[in-house]
Amino acid sequence: MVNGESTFLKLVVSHRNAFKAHAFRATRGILMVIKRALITGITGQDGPYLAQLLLNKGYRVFGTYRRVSTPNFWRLQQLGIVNRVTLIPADLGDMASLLEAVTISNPDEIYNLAAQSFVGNSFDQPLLTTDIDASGATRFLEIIRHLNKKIKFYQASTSELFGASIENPQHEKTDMLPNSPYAAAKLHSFHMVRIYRESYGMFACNGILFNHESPLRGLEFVTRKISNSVARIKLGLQSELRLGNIYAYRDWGFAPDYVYAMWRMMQQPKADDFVIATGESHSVAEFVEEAFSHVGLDWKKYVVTDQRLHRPLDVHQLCGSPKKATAAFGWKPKVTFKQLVKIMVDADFDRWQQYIAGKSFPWDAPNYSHEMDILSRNVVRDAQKEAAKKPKKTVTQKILQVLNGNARV
Ligand code: NAP
Ligand code: G4F
Repeated sequence: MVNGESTFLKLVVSHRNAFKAHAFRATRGILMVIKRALITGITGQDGPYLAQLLLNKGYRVFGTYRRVSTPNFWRLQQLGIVNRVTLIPADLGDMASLLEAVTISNPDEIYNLAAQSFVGNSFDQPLLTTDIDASGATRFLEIIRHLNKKIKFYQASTSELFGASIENPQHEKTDMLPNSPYAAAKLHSFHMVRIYRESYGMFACNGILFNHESPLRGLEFVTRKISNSVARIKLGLQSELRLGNIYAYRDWGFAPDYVYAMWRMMQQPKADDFVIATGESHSVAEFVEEAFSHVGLDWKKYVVTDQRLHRPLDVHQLCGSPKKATAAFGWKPKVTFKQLVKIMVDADFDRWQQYIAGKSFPWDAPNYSHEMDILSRNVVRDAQKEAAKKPKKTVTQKILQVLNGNARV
């Protein structure tokens, strides 16, 4: 039992009474027609776009955030909605805080977007990833089961579930063969959602979303790393772009199109699982080429591939078929691959131009530490290999040497 889970049953009794009183008040008068949504992970890429969509539809929106020493609301600020959502502190590892969040928000719909979502990092932090990405969803499913089975639940499932599958394109019935601790944890949640739906008749659905990107994407993900670097190279702020496996293929769409699909799934008469994808797959190299050519540069002059940025195991190709979602609720992507690259590069170019002009505004990049300065498992692995070749140096000395070398990259 972790972080308050042992006291869950005691807490649930007191919260259920509070919840009933709260729900009763909330169903009287005008609040009856105002839908309430709780979004976990509201500080990430998808959370703010979904919050914006729901606010525009008249929802009262609650969002959970993690207490951190430095506030991280820049995306909500960029969309101009930070004061329109109600924020509740909660961590997916902390059952008691999730129970509080559900009780306080009294939602009709819960969108569980919070996750340790970076696949590369899941190899460095497999246990944390498992706790948050696998058990996190189950914590919510248990809360709903005990508190109010009418609450609808959306789980942010992923195309990474298909991992090593060779079927192309991938769809809801394709074999799921996860290739990372992240994907294995998400597979657990995927099945728990289905199990709770079938066992308890709960409205719980999985959105099996393929990669979706935007100017609000985190800088550690490859598309945003590319758009940010291309903008900086064009403006003379950076000289090269260091990448890992540029021959991986992904099905990239535009995040606002995808959050709309999440909402549509939750409005279906019956809960079900849906693939959301564009049906087109492009390599990282193609994304790079398109991004550089958009600003009139030849990518081959700037891109360096670096073994240290390769994952221990990667997913070679993802390409999804959204046919089921198109048939059920008419969903189709609106933004093409070329438009997506342009939107992202233009946004980063504008930001850096404003920065050069001395303007300050909410944005992540100026505070982002150079990823080659982060001592990750890959750097240690490289150092160990090197040290084995030259036994005179200790591994620690070698790590320091690699790090010092990296600092100059
Ligand atoms: P993201 O930008 O990485 O955002 C993740 C969010 O989860 C952030 O708000 C983060 O908070 C929060 N979080 C992380 N650990 C947490 C914890 N222990 N407790 C509470 N909150 C925590 O991810 P995204 O791109 O918006 O994706 C949303 C969801 O969809 C994720 O579950 C992801 O795995 C899934 N997904 C994404 C894609 C995609 O292409 N974007 C595709 C398929 C599925 P901080 O801001 O404090 O870090
Ligand atoms: O941008 P990525 O880190 O995204 P990845 O691993 O596909 O995961 C994202 O999409 C999933 C849906 O399929 C989500 F579930 C997940 O939460 C996340 O949003 O990497 C894309 C590809 C990989 O093959 C990676 O090896 O790009 C390759 N790559 C090559 N060089 C790189 C780099 N990835 C990153 N992050 N950084 C590089 O320098």
